[in-house]
Amino acid sequence: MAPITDSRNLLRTCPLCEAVCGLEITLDADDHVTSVRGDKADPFSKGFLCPKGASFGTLDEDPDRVTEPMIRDRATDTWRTASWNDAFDLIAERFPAVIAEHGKQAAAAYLGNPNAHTVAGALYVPVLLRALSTKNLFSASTADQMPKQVASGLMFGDPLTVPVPDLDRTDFLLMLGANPLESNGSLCTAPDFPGRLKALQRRGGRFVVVDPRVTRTAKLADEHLFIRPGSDAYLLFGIVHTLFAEQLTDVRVEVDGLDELRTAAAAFSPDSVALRTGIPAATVIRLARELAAAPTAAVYARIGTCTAEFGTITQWLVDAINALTGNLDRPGGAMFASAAAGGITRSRPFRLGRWTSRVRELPEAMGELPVATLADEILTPGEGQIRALVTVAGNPVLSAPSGARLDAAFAQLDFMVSVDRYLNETTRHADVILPPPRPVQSPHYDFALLQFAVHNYARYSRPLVPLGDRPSESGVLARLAAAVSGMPHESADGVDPLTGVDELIIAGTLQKAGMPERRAELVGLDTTEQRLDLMLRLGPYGEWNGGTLNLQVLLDNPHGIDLGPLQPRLPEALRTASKRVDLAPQPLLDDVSRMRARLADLAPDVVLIGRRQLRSNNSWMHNIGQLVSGSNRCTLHINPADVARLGLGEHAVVKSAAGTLTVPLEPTDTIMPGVVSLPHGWGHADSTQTVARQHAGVNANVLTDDSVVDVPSGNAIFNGVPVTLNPA
Ligand SMILES: Nc1nc2c(c(=O)[nH]1)N[C@H]1C(S)=C(S)[C@@H](COP(=O)(O)OP(=O)(O)OC[C@H]3O[C@@H](n4cnc5c(=O)[nH]c(N)nc54)[C@H](O)[C@@H]3O)O[C@H]1N2
Ligand SMILES: Nc1nc2c(c(=O)[nH]1)N[C@H]1C(S)=C(S)[C@@H](COP(=O)(O)OP(=O)(O)OC[C@H]3O[C@@H](n4cnc5c(=O)[nH]c(N)nc54)[C@H](O)[C@@H]3O)O[C@H]1N2
Ligand code: SF4
Ligand SMILES: [Mo]
Repeated sequence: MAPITDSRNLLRTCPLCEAVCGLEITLDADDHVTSVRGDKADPFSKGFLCPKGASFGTLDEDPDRVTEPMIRDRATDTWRTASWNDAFDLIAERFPAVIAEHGKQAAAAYLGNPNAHTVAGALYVPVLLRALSTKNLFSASTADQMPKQVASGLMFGDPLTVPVPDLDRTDFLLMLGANPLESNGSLCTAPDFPGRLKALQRRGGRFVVVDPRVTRTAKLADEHLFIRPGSDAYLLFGIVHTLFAEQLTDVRVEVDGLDELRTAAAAFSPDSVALRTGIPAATVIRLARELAAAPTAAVYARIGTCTAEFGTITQWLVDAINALTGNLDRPGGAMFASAAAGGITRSRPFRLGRWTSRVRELPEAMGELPVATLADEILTPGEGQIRALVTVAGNPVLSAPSGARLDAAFAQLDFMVSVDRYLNETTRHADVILPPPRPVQSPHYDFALLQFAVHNYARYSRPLVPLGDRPSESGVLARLAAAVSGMPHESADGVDPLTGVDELIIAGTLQKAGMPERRAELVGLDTTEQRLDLMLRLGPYGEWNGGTLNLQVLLDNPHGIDLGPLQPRLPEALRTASKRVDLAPQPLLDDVSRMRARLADLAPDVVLIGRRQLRSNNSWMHNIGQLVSGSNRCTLHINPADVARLGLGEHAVVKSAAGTLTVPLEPTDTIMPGVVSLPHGWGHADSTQTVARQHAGVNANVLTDDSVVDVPSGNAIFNGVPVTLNPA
């Protein structure tokens, strides 16, 4: 690399949320980030930047981050820095010993959200998991979107074949449990989501928001409807019921299960769901008619509806309605992206529950077990009890249900390794912390998120700053995979574990594609880039697949490439055995009886939900002064009528089946009576992160209860948690 003499502007994708905005970053002569702007020449994000992206430079070199491997002395609970070799030597000594004594299932992994944003997470976490070969795999997915993936897996045959609303062309959007003006969108990669919603309105379209709170998104919307937490499945069944009853269905794709769906919806007339949802029957009927009448329409539901009771049924009905109204797979409706790299790789239909968890017998989904049972698996003695844990980019003490119980469980492990930027509420239990490099030292390609983009697009960023003598995060994971399985974790015969594993994967992929002789054609600075080149060449736009795309094309277009609007992809994208969309998957029909039984249940007096905040990112961006400045944001939103009714003052003691918290109240009319909202990811009172500790807040997941889950997917339930409130 040429010597660096002056400040320079470089391009990189923002790794901080699903919007994948292009950034233009200025580095000074010493490689420090001095400014961050939105990349105006990015064809997808067009210069959009939010406060989190603007803080990228501060995050990049946060003085409180972990920069070298750290080893904890258990006797004194103190940390020392260590060399990479010493850290991996310790892991290689201790981890395989636990497995040798207690068997493979004694090992577990927890994968956190940022893995969806890193090359290391996409390409090298699978290598680590193969090395561990344990069924005890957990991730943030079962605290997030697993219901959507299970529903998609059952309906379309592949859990990664998830339709997204065609935001830029739709005429009518019904949005449930999402607040993209704060979150910037999820399972719907859409940079400048707010701008896209305004454009929808400018072209004469409408959008309706269903949420127990009047959010910023709801304020922008043409209509907002309050809904009782956890009842979206009832609302959607009311809509399905109406579509059939009024003969408004117009199915345009090949489907199975139409009659079964009609029968299942029969019990949920608009009148019968009104009490449960708080939405009048006339409104349910009007929504159904509007969805059917709109030239194009899309239903989109996100985290508020996934992390709730009947989450999977809700996600199923979202796409059932998209299909019933003729909007599935058509422009302006709900469509499937066509990602340039890493698309569908499955040949057989998705299956759910191929095995179950040891203690509670909860079903596996996508090879994972529910994070809601991680504490059970650590705390319950017996064969297969978890004794050694690897976490990669996760903070489940703050992000998983019954967080306090998980905190106690982690303290009992025989050995724990965390790959993470910070010493935090979770990684403080580790024996070894292995840090990733600065974000500017990592390459970026969105293998996962571009599968869910509202417009086909690709962009690759090379590391902006060289690594020096430390490993990349990909290298860390490859060495860790070797160390936990007792293989040499240093270069053997001049080949490091990373290159070794990449060469195997490249050779295997070329073999499968019937072109083993083409290895030498792959370009790239290292084998990681060559793997990307290979995926691009074999992908839907790829040079080896009738197109033109390869890594060189992305390198020549550093602002990203516009690959065009979404195109209809059915039936090609289906992996169901019948090659038709299954509108009535049996495992979901089985869960409907539980819904019917609960139809007339009265809601608990007060229920808890969450909320996201624009200047926050789950649990881990609270050490950035510019994001946490101002008044305390970890407050309990509560309707003033409830404050008066319950005789509350400035604080309240909130009690659930799982735990108790004392929280400051923020009375506001924006939340419906009987519902209170506390954001998650806070609770840094004991943190060594200096800024985060001053804005500690409380851990909302002390209140959420790991003993209840969405039944089909095993997903955690964060919304609709029954609580009682008393004056503090
Ligand atoms: N009550 C409630 N709980 C929730 C939710 C809710 O709405 N309500 N939302 C849920 C959702 S949607 C999610 S996704 C989960 C998130 O759950 P987690 O993924 O467990 O939590 P995060 O706070 O995202 O933690 C990310 C961790 O990754 C580290 N990190 C950041 N960047 C990198 C990197 O490049 N490499 C590595 N190795 N580490 C990195 C951070 O330091 C941090 O420790 O929380 C869930 N929990
Ligand atoms: N700034 C910022 N951006 C983020 C994150 C962040 O922490 N901060 N986290 C990222 C992650 S990991 C994810 S998964 C996405 C999530 O992105 P979104 O899905 O947009 O998440 P939220 O902003 O939490 O919006 C969820 C909404 O659901 C509502 N809600 C709660 N319960 C119910 C219910 O039962 N029914 C209905 N209809 N609504 C309900 C809540 O009031 C809230 O307004 O955001 C991502 N982007
Ligand atoms: S919206 Fe998301 S991707 Fe865009 S700048 Fe903000 S954090 Fe980064
Ligand atoms: Mo998430």
